[in-house]
Amino acid sequence: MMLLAVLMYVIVITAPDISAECTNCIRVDNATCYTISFVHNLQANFREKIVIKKMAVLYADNILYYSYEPAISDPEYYKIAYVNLDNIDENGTVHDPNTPVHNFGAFDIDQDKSLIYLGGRDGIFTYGASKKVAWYSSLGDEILTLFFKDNLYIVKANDSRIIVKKGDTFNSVMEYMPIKNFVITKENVIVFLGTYGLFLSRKEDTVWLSKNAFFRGLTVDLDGVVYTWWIDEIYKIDIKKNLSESRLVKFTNIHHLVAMTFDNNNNILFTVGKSLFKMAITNSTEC
Ligand SMILES: *[C@@H]1O[C@H](CO)[C@@H](O)[C@H](O)[C@H]1NC(C)=O
Ligand SMILES: *[C@@H]1O[C@H](CO)[C@@H](O)[C@H](O)[C@H]1NC(C)=O
Ligand SMILES: *[C@@H]1O[C@H](CO)[C@@H](O)[C@H](O)[C@H]1NC(C)=O
Ligand SMILES: CC(=O)N[C@H]1CO[C@H](CO)[C@@H](O)[C@@H]1O
Repeated sequence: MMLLAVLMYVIVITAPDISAECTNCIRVDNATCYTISFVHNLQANFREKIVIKKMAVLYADNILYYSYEPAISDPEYYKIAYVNLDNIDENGTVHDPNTPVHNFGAFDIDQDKSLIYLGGRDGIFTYGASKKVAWYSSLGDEILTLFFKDNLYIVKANDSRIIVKKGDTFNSVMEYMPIKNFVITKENVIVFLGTYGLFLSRKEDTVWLSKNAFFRGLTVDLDGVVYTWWIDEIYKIDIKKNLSESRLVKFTNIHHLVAMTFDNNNNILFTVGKSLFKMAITNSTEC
């Protein structure tokens, strides 16, 4: 009886503490707890319906870059803006005073060189420490998406190939179907989202992972794990040596998730509307 009373006391007294600690906490994979914290409201001149196409962090400077659809009155239908995560007041838009309309919707970062590759309606450009847009390649080609891993990989409009730039030439890496988005892993597996869903490809081997063609994005964390998401769900892509044994593993639910990436500490950054949140692993096992 006495023991029960003590037990009751402990439960009643400690329970509110635990729930208070875990108000913003979610459990993932039945094991790891993450805390979610608000970071910042992104200040770009968004449209009424906020569309952020891609986010990526320049690790050396901890600056978040994001491509988005600007207000209808803007002459461009895609733009790229940035905000320094260590100093929210340092923000701006990737702007080229010489060419007012680039429609940069595609971009990726060469982290070793702190160089950003930009793709738009008229080829590939770069943006580096000088914060100046410089022409790079493929004048006259519309660039739909690009990815950097040792080399620059791109997809052009009206072209169902992924091509890689080696020196002055572009070589075809894969030709399969119109591709909306792709990433390449450390082991050179291409994860791509095409008109028929999500696929994995390595050399001659291509695996159809999901018939859902509406995943909103693909991103790779600092450990090389690929994530994808749509509407309310984040998935991890568990890539096996035998590609056909790979699968999509539900990671967690985030309501109205739009864009997602990882910061230089491997925390998840995601947006809901214009609000940017950080999701970080916590030692707590209660959530
Ligand atoms: C989480 O735990 C539940 C209940 O024990 C179990 O049914 C489920 O398979 C577990 N999920 C994972 C991802 O381990
Ligand atoms: C930068 O920050 C200022 C002050 O918060 C804001 O008025 C402006 O819209 C921001 N610009 C961008 C591109 O985020
Ligand atoms: C790969 O996995 C599939 C499905 O489990 C299996 O049918 C196939 O034999 C495996 N291939 C190799 C080379 O092990
Ligand atoms: C010639 C041709 O097929 N042009 C198309 C290229 O792709 C854009 C959009 O990605 C279309 O609007 C063009 O009609």
